[in-house]
Amino acid sequence: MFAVHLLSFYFSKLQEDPTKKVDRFLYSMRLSDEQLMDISTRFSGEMKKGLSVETNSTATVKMLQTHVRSTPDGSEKGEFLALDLGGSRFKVLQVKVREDAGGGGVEMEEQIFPMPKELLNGKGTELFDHVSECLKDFLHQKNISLEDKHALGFTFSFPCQQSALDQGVLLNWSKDYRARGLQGKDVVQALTEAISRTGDMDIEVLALVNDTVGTMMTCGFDEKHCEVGLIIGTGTNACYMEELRHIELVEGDEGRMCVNTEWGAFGDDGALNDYITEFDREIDAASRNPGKQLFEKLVSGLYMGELVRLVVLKMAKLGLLFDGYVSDALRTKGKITNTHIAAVEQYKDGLRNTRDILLDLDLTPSSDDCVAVQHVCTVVSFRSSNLVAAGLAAILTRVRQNRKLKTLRITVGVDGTVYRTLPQYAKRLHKVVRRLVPDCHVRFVLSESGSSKGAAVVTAVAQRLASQRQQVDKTLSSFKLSPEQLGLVKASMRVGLEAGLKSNDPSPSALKMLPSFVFRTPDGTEHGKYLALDLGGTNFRVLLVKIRGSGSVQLYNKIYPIPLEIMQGTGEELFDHIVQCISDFLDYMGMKNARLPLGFTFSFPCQQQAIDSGTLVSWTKGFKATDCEGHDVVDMLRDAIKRRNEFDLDIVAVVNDTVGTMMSCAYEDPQCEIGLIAGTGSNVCYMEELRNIEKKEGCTEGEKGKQRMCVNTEWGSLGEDGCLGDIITQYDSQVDQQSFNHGKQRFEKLTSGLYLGEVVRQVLLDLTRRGLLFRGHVTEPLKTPGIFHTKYLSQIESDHLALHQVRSILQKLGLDSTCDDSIIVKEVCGAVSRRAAQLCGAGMAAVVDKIRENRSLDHLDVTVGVDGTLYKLHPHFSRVLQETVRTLAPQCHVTFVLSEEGSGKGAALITAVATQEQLDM
Ligand code: 0WK
Ligand code: 0WK
Ligand code: BGC
Ligand code: BGC
Repeated sequence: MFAVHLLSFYFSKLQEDPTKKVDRFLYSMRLSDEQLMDISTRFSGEMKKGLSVETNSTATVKMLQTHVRSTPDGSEKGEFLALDLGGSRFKVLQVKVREDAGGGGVEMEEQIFPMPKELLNGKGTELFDHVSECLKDFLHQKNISLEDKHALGFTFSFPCQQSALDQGVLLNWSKDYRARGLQGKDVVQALTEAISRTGDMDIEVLALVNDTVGTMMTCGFDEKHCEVGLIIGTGTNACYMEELRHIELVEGDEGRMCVNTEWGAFGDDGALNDYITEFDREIDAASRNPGKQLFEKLVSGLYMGELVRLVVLKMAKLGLLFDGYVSDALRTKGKITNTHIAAVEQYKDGLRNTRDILLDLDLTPSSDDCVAVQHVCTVVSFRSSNLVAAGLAAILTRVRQNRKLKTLRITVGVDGTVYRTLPQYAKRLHKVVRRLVPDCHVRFVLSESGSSKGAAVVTAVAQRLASQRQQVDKTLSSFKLSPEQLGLVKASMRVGLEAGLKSNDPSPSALKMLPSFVFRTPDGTEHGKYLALDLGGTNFRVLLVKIRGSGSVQLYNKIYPIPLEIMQGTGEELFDHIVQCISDFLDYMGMKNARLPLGFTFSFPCQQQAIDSGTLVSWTKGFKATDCEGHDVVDMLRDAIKRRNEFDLDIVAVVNDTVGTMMSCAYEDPQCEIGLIAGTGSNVCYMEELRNIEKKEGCTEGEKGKQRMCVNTEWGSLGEDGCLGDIITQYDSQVDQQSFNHGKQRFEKLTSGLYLGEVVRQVLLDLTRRGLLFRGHVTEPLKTPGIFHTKYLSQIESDHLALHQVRSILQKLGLDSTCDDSIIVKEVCGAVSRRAAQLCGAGMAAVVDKIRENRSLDHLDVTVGVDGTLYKLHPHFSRVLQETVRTLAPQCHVTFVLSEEGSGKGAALITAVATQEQLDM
């Protein structure tokens, strides 16, 4: 008692400036910038805890996933119903969103319905029955048909753990809601059940959003920088767009997702104890959820009035106000509300309002009392705005750092009666935020129409994404091959292999099955120095190959470009260019006069009559030099060498790149009897039993006695008879239409590097034309054939590439994409490349099973030598191909060996074998 008297004596000395008296009394509520930065830093730590999978369960600030991955892009449209539950007013709305030509595209009908207090503390089912009946009532009053199916967005302003946009388990009630039986339950299900109990309505709840998220989306509809939502109302909370890779509880690391911080719980673990005043502790102790939502109790409207009352009550009891008189009204909980504070803080009428309010509380305030009480309100609301500023500063700094920006330009969408009605609140908040985070240019936008427009936009986005997803899935489903379909491809390939081995008038399904005149793989005795040419892949190479025997081979090679005009000029120009390159290489190697045997890898279908002669059947890939098809390519090379008359070479062998690749790998692995190219083109060769090869023209008697010969299948032509009809998509047909060998090489056009990029481009073009991508903008680049190189597929599908890197690849292609766009582009690439790998796997399964059956084996161990940029560079192609072979040819154990040195070495080995045999003859 003595202390009270001492204190009131001391303070009476200060009577002359009531605000000073209050400042001293509420010293601990007046926070300096250092203290605010300290609180901000603490909050950053709490956010990290909430985002981390390890600490989330114990974190107070839950950082809840919202499954809202993008802010509006203006293409949202449709009619939606919306419910807004949890703020000071329960609203039912109809929102019509029109394609936004310029910020005006939303019409809203809303109705506020009463929310009887007893329902807040009654049974959860009764609460939701009331909500659903109001919904039905609204439909009636607005003559909205009950028969029609309606999509609904549900703003539910309480912490919900969401595993999807249309699902959310209520973690705990806050503010003054306490309805029983809902905590731990899915509130979307509870609402849906209530709607069916009410009956006669066909409503699908497509989205559950927190009011902060609704507010961000509402403001984001007109302001694309709006990526933070803030509520300072009955309760308080904030959300923002976080990088998905930081939200450890969510799968995926690409793009962003809005996180509902639920910052109201900040401090529930004591993190703010050194800032909690006795009045805050009193508020908390008397609240319905002691120890919970501490930050909210320092900040939000539900508690601010009570805080002021407790302060004024204490000061009165200490004789600092009203000469120590305390009325019952002043002792009564809830007698001072937020609305009072708003009135007290009015510029002009603030003091008069204060007097009126205190008179209503049966007090007789002096003018100093009024000034003091007004200042108490100021200190309390100022602390609230300061604390919100500290929390916001932490969020804005995190967003800026996430994006590695020096300066962040961002907009905060705000709502809530405290922010709306307390005259100075907004200004104070803006000022302190800008002072705490000078490197963020922050704009605050007050939500014009509450959070429901946002909820409708989220529902519209959900609907758009859902229909987009559905349409994209449907489009990509045509690339999905069932095991049955793959089995059929394997069977078709087998038919093609068998038919192609038959003599010269094969059926239309026959593959060319071209004899290579290579009768064995290397046995290690090969030796000598050889020149080799490697034409037909991405690069043209001239090589010098020194085979020293017992596995050691030395290669020197030089890569030469083959300009498009040469690839598509005359045959003479092409072969003159080749000879020009050989001349340059011989110069470079200082061996102009050496007359070395040469092996010529020519990666096109050649009908060979011998190891050193082959007639070009047809050009493939990008080549179409004239006067070549039907001609012997060895003769054409010899003629070109003669034309140049500078050096002479002994062309000993012409081999297909598949054969060269097989030989290269067989030099290290004798089990290698198959060569696979998955590069610009696609093809396979393998060692076939000579007895099965009817086309033996050109084989010597000696050769006819051999057991096997390598056959170049030219599997690229599978499907020219239409056998792949049911897997060919419209996009494949477009690529084939645009190719110069229309109707030819159908299998190759589904599986090889020259075409996959084009197939992807055709799909992207179609999805864009249907408005499912790039917001429907069909840009010139997207219409440009060949712009989407297959290498982009390999890059885009790499697991290590974050989405923003995918976007930069698309940017380089002149395609301005959103996160969602890039995710879809990645999926399209994945679908096209996966199909290609599976088809090659199905083809390979046919080849290895044929070899196994050729040799009447139950089990075959065989190695495939592989080359080609698609197989080498694509992150998933080789794995998917191998998985498919394992599934479709279970009796074969197939090892895939990547050719390190390319087919040039193989060509040299074949030349060595041929040279040796010539010598042995
Ligand atoms: C209006 C929004 C609603 C939100 C409310 C918060 O439409 O979703 O819950 O603001 O402010 P309060 O009404 O609690 O002051
Ligand atoms: C490298 C080989 C060459 C083959 C090429 C295929 O040495 O013979 O043609 O691989 O892969 P691409 O370069 O077409 O991707
Ligand atoms: C709730 C939040 C809500 C906030 C503002 C808090 O009590 O936990 O979910 O966003 O109030 O309404
Ligand atoms: C050619 C084959 C070659 C394959 C891989 C195809 O276009 O017809 O001869 O093996 O491409 O380069």
